[in-house]
Amino acid sequence: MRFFLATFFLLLLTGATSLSGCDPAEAQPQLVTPTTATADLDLTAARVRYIEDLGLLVFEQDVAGTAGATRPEAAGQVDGAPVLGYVFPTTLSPSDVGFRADDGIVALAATSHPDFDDTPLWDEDHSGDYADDGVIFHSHWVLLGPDDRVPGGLAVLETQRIAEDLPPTAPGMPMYLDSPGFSVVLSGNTIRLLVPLDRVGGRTDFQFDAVAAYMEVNQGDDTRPLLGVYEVYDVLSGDLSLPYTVASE
Ligand SMILES: [Ca+2]
Ligand SMILES: [Ca+2]
Repeated sequence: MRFFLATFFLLLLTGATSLSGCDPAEAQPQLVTPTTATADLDLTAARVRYIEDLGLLVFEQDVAGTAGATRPEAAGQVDGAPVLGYVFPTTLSPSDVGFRADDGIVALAATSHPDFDDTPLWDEDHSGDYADDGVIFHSHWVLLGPDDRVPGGLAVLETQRIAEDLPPTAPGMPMYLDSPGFSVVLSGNTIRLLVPLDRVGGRTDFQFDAVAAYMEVNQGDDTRPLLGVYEVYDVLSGDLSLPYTVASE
């Protein structure tokens, strides 16, 4: 696992570095256009607070601008759909969050994607329609792995064994993506995800990092992953060393 992590971070850093050093059109002739960077994607701090009285973990990221105020422009279809995310890569194990897998970086993410809804169990905007609120920042667990087919250097790991490898709250896409329904709270320059401790196997001993990234769905090009990272706006630690620990209060 340690070797896997080292390889993963090396590839991610290589991918992030290459973004500034190459022509995106040359690297991605498929005309991927990441959402323009804003201060809303510029990370300034991150915390995971363990509130013991409530048995609750609060995952927080602070930004220079307004948390969640930048959202992607709709593509008009799922293939090529933009996905903007505030991501917490962690040292949790896949089994801690309900995935059956031997490898992969467990990450908690808050994402916005106006072209599709992958929270069929949740009606985030209380419209009565459970399938119309993908644009509202909502929570996911994902498993990430290195992937040199996309400029960001990583992608959500894929599986065809949906029933066997994913928890019942997963939306049924053929990848390690769950929609656990954790509350996402946007408050000024802070985004918070409220995660009951029993949803991470009771663990508080993990480490984490914070990343803001642009991802995109790909269904038509078999040379790229289904959901890859195309731009890394910010990595809080600067080196993706996952240096941060949970603070009890
Ligand atoms: Ca929904
Ligand atoms: Ca709705």
